[in-house]
Order: sequence, then structure tokens, then C-alpha cells
Amino acid sequence: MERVYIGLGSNLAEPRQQIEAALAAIASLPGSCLAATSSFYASDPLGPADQPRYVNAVAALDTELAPLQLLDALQLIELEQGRVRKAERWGPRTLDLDILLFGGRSLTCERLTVPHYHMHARAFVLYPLAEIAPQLQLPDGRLLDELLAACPYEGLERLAG
Ligand code: ROI
Repeated sequence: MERVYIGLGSNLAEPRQQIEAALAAIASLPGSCLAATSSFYASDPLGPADQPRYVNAVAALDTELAPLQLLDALQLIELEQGRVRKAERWGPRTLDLDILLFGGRSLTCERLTVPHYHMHARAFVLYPLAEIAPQLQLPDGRLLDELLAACPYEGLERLAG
């Protein structure tokens, strides 16, 4: 079993429900156990500003799946929840599932880079992650606390219940 952290985001078609449904699908992945989920956060869009606010969350999953098996499974969930890949970079999406961390590993291949490229500076990833893994250390030795200290809590709003 390895502990994996997954970032969830949605800003189309009832984002909160998209995240709820994705968590249920993740919880039923084979050889896997959903260990924790963060609160949901509303966040200002990073990228083009002419799109709705996002709902973001982070989940901790213990899994026996290999990284690319997990990636396949997450991409299938995205597709099943109506994700259409558009040409526009950083445009709106019904569901985005990102593997943020996979155990203590650093991985680079064509389809997957872990730790996730952009996680280090994104408030909508780091703050939910800190809720469920406050003592976390990245494979390069950096502490989550250090990343948080350099990342203002901006454009982020923790949603009730
Ligand atoms: N912006 C926010 N706030 N949350 C996201 O999950 C998110 N995902 C993306 C881009 C378009 C970069 N912007 C985002 O992929």
C-alpha cells in the first residue's frame, strides 16, 4: 500500500456534486482505501478570469494500484463525469483529478509527473492538503509548512459542511 494524495477541482455543472461523486468513485477503486478527505474550498480561477470559481479539495488514498493504473482509473472517472478536453489552456472543466504525491516517490514519464508540477505554489492545493496531512514532507525534503508560508491564503474560501 502506498499513500497517495489526489487534488480534485471542478467549476462546471454543479462543482460540489462533481467533487462528491468523484470522491465516491475514488473510494470504490480496487485495491484502494480512501483514508481522508479535506473540506471543500471555493477558489478564484487560476488562468483565464472569465470562468466560474472552482471548488477544490484533496483526498488521501491508500492504494495497491501502480501509478499509471491509478492515472488510468482517475482519467476514466473524469470522462465518466463528462470531462471534455478542450483546446483552451487552463479553461473551465467539469472535473480535474490530479495525482499530487505518490508515496515518497518522484516520477517522470510522458503521462505523469509526480509530485505534480504546480502543487508547490497553489493555495487551492496546499491548504486542503495541510488539513489532512499537516506534517507532510515532499520527496525533495521540503516541508508542507514551508510551502504554505510562501503561499498566501488568497482567493480561497473554506466551504461549510
Ligand atoms: N483554478 C482553481 N482555482 N482551481 C483549479 O482546480 C484549477 N484547475 C486548473 C486551472 C485551469 C489551472 N485553474 C484552476 O486546471
